Amino acid sequence: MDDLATYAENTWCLGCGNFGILGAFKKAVRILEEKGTGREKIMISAGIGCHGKIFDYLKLSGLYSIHGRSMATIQGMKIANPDLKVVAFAGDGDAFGEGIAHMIFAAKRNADITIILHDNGVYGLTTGQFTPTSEKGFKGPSTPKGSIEEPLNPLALMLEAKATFVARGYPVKLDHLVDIMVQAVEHQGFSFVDVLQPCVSFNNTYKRYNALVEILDHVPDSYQEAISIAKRQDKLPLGIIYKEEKLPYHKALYGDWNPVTKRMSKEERIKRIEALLSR
Ligand SMILES: Cc1ncc(C[n+]2csc(CCOP(=O)(O)OP(=O)(O)O)c2C)c(N)n1
Ligand code: SF4
Ligand SMILES: [Mg+2]
Repeated sequence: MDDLATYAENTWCLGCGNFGILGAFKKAVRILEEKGTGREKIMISAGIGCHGKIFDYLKLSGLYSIHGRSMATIQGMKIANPDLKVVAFAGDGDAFGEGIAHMIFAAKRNADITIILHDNGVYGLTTGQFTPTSEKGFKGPSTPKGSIEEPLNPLALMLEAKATFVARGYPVKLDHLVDIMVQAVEHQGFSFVDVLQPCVSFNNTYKRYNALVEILDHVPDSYQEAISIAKRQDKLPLGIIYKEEKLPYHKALYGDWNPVTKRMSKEERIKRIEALLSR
């Protein structure tokens, strides 16, 4: 019996890369539990789209937060209860179309959150329109003659926005993806995992990815090396591309205080408000 499964019927297309992401995350949760982070400490969110259905298929607590807002939602969860590990499953349209400002500012402030990007280069649920990460020339209902725009590079963008953990995984390399997910959740600060997710119905990239992916043999030593790896065109490097230890946002904001366990009494709050008003 899979105790992370739910009653929801899975409606993803057969062969969709989302199955690998779901399987990898379940494995990651079990590893995190063995290492001492119980599943009751893991909160999730997801956007709208095929990727968002992962929320229905995972028996974990959380909040659905559509249209690129899951990055904002999990920041709120973390600030309200810093003991939690918070994870947002985002789509490429969701995160880099609708929610791009949330992505940039969450990285900039080093919010202690994890984003798992189901990067299929297409609006899957709405049947094949191009997204900010679609390749130039991508053909779909909204770009019948091929997209004339250059795609965004999510890795380079997140590095530029000051993310302290940037990685790329591929569901076909499942155990490798599991390891990245575990490290991303454990990282104290903003962690971003770009998952190359083939969409078999509208952007079937398996062949191209299988030919181009290459697992990195080390974590780059410098930011400059990370940037040049993120921008490689000849190969699609997989692994942790950048990792830096830096004070996360909630610690910079209120140190080791915990709003849940160190909650102020009503009397104390009134006393403080009265003191403020009498200044
Ligand atoms: C404001 C608004 N515009 C459009 C939609 C329709 N919509 C629902 S899901 C989706 C695509 C999401 O794409 P992506 O985030 O890449 O997820 P995927 O389906 O590819 O996993 C869109 C455009 C909507 N729900 N709201
Ligand atoms: S449309 Fe694409 S992304 Fe959506 S379930 Fe089918 S294969 Fe997966
Ligand atoms: Mg998509």
